Amino acid sequence: MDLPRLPRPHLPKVRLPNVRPPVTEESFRSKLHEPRTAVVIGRWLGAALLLCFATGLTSHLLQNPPTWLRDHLPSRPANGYRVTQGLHVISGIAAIPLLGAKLWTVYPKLFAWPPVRSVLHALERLGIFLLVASMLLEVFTGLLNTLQWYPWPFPFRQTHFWLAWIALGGLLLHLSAKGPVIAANWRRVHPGLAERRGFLAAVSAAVVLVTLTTAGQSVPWLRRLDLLAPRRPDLGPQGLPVNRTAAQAGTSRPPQDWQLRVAGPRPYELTMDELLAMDQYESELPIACVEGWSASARWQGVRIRDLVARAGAPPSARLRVTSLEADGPYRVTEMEAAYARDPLTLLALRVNGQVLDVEHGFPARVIAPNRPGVLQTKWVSRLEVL
Ligand SMILES: Nc1nc2c(c(=O)[nH]1)N[C@H]1C(S)=C(S)[C@@H](COP(=O)(O)O)O[C@H]1N2
Ligand SMILES: [Mo]
Repeated sequence: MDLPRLPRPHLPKVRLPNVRPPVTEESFRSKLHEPRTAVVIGRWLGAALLLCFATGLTSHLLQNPPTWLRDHLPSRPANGYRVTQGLHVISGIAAIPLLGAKLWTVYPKLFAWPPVRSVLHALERLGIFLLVASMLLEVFTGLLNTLQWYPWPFPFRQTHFWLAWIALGGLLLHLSAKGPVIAANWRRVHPGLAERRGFLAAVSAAVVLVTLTTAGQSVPWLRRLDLLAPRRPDLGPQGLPVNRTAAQAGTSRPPQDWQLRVAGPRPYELTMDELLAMDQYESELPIACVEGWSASARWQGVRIRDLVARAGAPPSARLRVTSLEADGPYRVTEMEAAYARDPLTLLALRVNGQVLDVEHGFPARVIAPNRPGVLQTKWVSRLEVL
């Protein structure tokens, strides 16, 4: 049965101008702008980024633990932070060539025409923009931080931390949006592309090269290859690097009449001679700087737990440590109970058998296991039981 013909409504004709841009996705001819290449590099990049995220989060939590976590931070393994922070910087640096290769593989998509096909497509593109922007900023600010160069007006640590969450969110969205493409290209499709093999080999070589020439700043047996990292962990006074110098901190000449003041239920003061008359201990512990270098040394001095007990405080006590430094973000730091009672944690007076160099915190410094370098306070003047 035929439906009755309705008269056509009279609609004005809209003619879209024919504005196809001169460059579109199809203008890029390389065979490598294809999903399998993107998936293989994406897997490596994803692994590096997840490792970088997890170790970065660890560093953040150890550096300023939220109240609920404060009493659960472990002081062991003694070189835990050295390993996690070393991996953080290694995976971050490895991510740079991987990110470059990944972006090169997919960048023709920037020129897709029409630029937006639907609301969902617009959201997906916005998500990719956030992901790419936050990733690029993360590796850029992170790399510059390893050089101690802060050419921006915002605080590094908080920005680096929050951008990481944006990047993680963007990554999860991206993985779910691309789930079907990823699944379809997870396994090798036959026949393999010769160009792809060459490209992947070149990218792997770049990753291996930047890793081998920078990882030596934290991995002792790669030290001799440490050509591109900002630090050699064995160069500096007493064979250890220095981040904040005594001149910067204004502590080049500590007072002649220096005394350690300890505040607590039974407050007291000790001269250097009195400190040296106490039981002396030796701990072999690394300084592991958040900027990625680390170096181990043999530290000698008195145990913090003995100083705490002498003040009449229980082993569950937390401490506030104050430096002679006039100002600076690490003049005053707090030490959680797990570190304060750990038998390896020292108020160090000597390093590798010599009196501490003023660059390493003379007259006395904190050294504790599994702790970020920024909290290993130098030029200590006061301990306060909290
Ligand atoms: N008082 C004070 N102590 C400090 C710092 C500081 O800025 N002020 N910097 C810390 C940082 S960032 C590191 S990595 C270590 C480095 O110790 P070193 O200079 O003995 O190698 O000291 C820490 N102790
Ligand atoms: Mo540091």
